[in-house]
Amino acid sequence: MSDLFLGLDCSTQSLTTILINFKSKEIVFTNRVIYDNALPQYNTKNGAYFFKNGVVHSNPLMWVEALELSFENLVDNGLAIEEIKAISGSAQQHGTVYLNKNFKEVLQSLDSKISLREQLKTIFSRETSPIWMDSSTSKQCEEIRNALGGLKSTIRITGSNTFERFSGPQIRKFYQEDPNAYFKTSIIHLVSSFISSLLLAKNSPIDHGDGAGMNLMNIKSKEWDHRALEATAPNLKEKLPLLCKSYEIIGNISPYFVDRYDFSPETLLVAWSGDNPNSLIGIGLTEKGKVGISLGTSDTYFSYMKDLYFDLKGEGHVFGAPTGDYMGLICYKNGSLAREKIKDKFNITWEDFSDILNQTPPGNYGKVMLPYFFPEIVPYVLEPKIYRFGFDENDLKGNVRAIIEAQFLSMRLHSEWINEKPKEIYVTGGASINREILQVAANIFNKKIRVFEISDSAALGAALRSVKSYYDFLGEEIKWSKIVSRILPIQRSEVIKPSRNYKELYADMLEVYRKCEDFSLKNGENPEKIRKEFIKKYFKNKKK
Ligand code: ADP
Ligand code: XUL
Repeated sequence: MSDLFLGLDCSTQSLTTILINFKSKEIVFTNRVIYDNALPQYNTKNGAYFFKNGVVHSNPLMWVEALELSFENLVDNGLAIEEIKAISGSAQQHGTVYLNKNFKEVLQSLDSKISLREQLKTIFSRETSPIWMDSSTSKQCEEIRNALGGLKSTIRITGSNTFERFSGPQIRKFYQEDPNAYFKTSIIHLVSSFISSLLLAKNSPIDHGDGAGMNLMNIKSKEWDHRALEATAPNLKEKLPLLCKSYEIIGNISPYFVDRYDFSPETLLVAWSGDNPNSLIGIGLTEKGKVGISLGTSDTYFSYMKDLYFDLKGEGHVFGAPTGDYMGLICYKNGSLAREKIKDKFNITWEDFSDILNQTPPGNYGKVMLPYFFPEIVPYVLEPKIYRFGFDENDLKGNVRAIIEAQFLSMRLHSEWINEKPKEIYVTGGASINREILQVAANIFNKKIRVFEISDSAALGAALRSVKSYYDFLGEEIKWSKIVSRILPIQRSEVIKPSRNYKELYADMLEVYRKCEDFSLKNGENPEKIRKEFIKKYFKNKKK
């Protein structure tokens, strides 16, 4: 019986498609368009343009073309596109797309015989889009934070401190550096609402999940906050789409896609959201006490949140959850691309990388790395720099284990504000297929790590969200937990258990790591004494 729902995820490096049959509990089709490979004409590296001074952009036309390739793949694979009942989507968060006055008109007069890319060439008031990896807006962050009454007040209003990658500071920088182009901009979309606007053929709203990553939405009222708008740029409200609930049905798919790809005109569109809110659903974090880690281009640690609370130290974020509640999150820029820096430096494969993790001991003979290959969000580091304690850059095995231990020690340290004590942690994202990396995570957190067959949890989350809204719309409400467990049965997941032997070792190493961070970033005391004690306790007489 066909009961088809489509989820799309326009992420940093690729656009993923997942088609599910909800009644038969199947994932019918998955596909991934990797931008660097499939669309080399855009010259991106890992889906982005890395300019100087921390500026990182991407190309919105490339995302449009990736969307077209994804739909062509559905056609080429003979899938029953006309039977898809609803579609939702996910996108990398925070990135902004700047559109001129042509946008509305062009969308309304699309010709289904011509590609979208051809027809959308004239709609942008800014050719490239700043994305979440950009760290060039410290000045604007400070200005907005001051205007909102300082750190704590900014967090209480918007859910987060001002962050370089957040949309508000990025919009302010655009306004300051190119006011003409800013005033010629009719509407500013997030990546998520931009792509859903294409499917809808008119401006789509921004959902509360992704809207919370802008420093512009009031996290309590879930409306644009006039103080934040004023602190950011003039006339901003008229340049922003409306806000909506993440589970809102925003309309039907437009005639362009019906004619060109054979979608049914009745296909419902559910609001798109950010990749992290979508992953919350895609790994089933729909109730209190559940925590997830995503090891994608960014590494994130996140949790479903029933009642709103904040990280008043300012490192973490609160976003809207697709259920209508909240989620807490911390995000690392030094995720997969930092791991790749080590892998590529030594010219090894992921298999070699995993072998080294197996061959080296937890605690790494006291070798500690602070891995800021890129500017870091948590802790706040603007200038990339690698700190090494007790080893050097040529130590292959030392570096491989050190980066993985550093990433999870940092996560354990900086996620303390997320007030959930889970029995197990659910893991997703590209690197989650690496069981040796997950074993290190299990040992460091001293928790079971649960991993599902599908690592594309953002696209899957989008597909599941479209199921939920579709059946709610029909008046046949199904609980979130039931929706998730149909496609992601717990029986088909794998559990990686922590080894009890390393509980104390990693509790001690966490303190060494904390001291190394304090010393390097906050002029704290020298960590050598505590690091030597750690070596003496765990590695005395052991050969390196
Ligand atoms: P995003 O959705 O943010 O674009 P993904 O979740 O698709 O990213 O993850 C892509 C990353 O997965 C790649 O950059 C790569 O480093 C990582 N990856 C792929 N295979 C492995 C592996 N076997 N071990 C570790 N990391 C891997
Ligand atoms: C979250 C963040 C990243 C992006 C890209 O705040 O910046 O996780 O969403 O995945």
